[in-house]
Amino acid sequence: MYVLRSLPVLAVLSLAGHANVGGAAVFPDHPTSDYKAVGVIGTSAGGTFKLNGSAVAISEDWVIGVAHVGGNVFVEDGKQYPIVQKIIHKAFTGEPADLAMYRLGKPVPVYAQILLAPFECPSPAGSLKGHTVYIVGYGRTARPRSDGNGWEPEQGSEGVRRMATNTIDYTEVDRYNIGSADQPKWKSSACLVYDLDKPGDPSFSTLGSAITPDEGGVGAKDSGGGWFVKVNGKSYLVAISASVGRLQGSKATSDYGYGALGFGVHLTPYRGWIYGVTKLSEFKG
Ligand SMILES: [Ca+2]
Repeated sequence: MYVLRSLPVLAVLSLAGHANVGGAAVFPDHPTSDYKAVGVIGTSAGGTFKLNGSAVAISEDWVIGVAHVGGNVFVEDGKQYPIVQKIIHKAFTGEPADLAMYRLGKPVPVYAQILLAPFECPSPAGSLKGHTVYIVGYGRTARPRSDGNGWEPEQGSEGVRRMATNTIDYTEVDRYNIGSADQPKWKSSACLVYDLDKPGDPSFSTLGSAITPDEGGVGAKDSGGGWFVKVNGKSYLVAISASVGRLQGSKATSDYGYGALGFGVHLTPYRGWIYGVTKLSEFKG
């Protein structure tokens, strides 16, 4: 697994076009009426609305997303809630994570509960490794590529809440530039990672060949959507969609190709910041 140390460089390449836009892309195209806590971060001005990315309500008043998306409204299940404050993650040492908290001007009815769990621990039951992850976001989906080796984004398909599944294969510190070449703005986030497996062909599997029935992921413009795992039938938020990338030597020919990777900022390492900002109790979500 040493080869994974090259991930940050690859993530920089894939992230270059995704810096300040967002707009969650979840594929395959499976709309969901569940996961209402996952909403849109957008800009509402002069009667127009622009979808900038996704985020997840974690209490009546607080929403968590990524630092590289912004806006003045959170939209939950079609209804707008004003954002009155955005707090970007700050690191005591080193680079901050790609996380932001948004405080809402009026309460949302539905919010998710965070599961604080390590990627790996002595008791497999308490570990996220190998769990099926339910990835939810708004925005563009993707269709199977004509060469059969992955996915191709569909223009204009954003605005629908969709869910894909995958397997949490790995954990890694993903470092990337969300600024520009002239004015770099680096983020280093402790991430959970999945790979895009090709049905029936494990030679494309980069991290593990366990494939889910609706296997899919997020695209290069995904930002702020939620990663959930189920424990005793209940869904818990464990990570926030942040970036995509490819490993040198993998068979992936694009960031949506089979063998490509997706990264979600793991919330457990940032528990102190999340609960320090929100003053929420760790166990009430
Ligand atoms: Ca996979």
